[in-house]
Amino acid sequence: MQLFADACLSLPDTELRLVPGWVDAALADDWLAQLLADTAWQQPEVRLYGRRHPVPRLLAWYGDAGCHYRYSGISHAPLPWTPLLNGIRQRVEATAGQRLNGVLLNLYRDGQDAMGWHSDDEAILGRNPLIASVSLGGERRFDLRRKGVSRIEHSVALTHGSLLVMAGATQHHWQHQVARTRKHCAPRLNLTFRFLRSGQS
Ligand SMILES: O=C(O)CCC(=O)C(=O)O
Ligand SMILES: [Mn+2]
Repeated sequence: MQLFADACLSLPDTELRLVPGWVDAALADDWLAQLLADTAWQQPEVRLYGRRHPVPRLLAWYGDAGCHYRYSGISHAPLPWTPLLNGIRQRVEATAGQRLNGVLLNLYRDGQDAMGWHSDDEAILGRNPLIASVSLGGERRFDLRRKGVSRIEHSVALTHGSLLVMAGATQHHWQHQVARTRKHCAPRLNLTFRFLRSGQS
């Protein structure tokens, strides 16, 4: 059974819901300006073949106390919810119909910033994790491919004020990326809300 009656993307073995104008442009502008100014951005390094490379974007992890999240090979303690992030979380929870206890913020400063192929399938997210992703700022292409297949099967444009919800078995069968591009891109800020099982109170 599909979780969402109005699912916009009907790929096999997924539950994907894309809401392009989830918030209006004026509110999205306001969130973007505040988050750009107030977020405690970090640029962790990853080790690849013995060499250290800064990840090609800026990151920040906020969440309930105890919601430690591992990315770029390191466990990150959560920063406490700000009033704005908590307000956005409540709105996302109302649309997604699920409690969420952490948010990873990604800042793609230009077209050179990117996120490689991956699934959000860490054990701490549980069996069929719901990931709710809010996009602010410049539009970027979000690609999906089946695990084990290199060809991109589907792409969607993630626009200012949109919400993409991935649920069900999506993370078992599919990977996603935001690819680097030579096109001019305005800065894009993405918030992916998650529910960490070990962080539940
Ligand atoms: O920037 C995006 O839309 C994707 C972010 C993402 O996949 C993640 O944070 O796991
Ligand atoms: Mn992801």
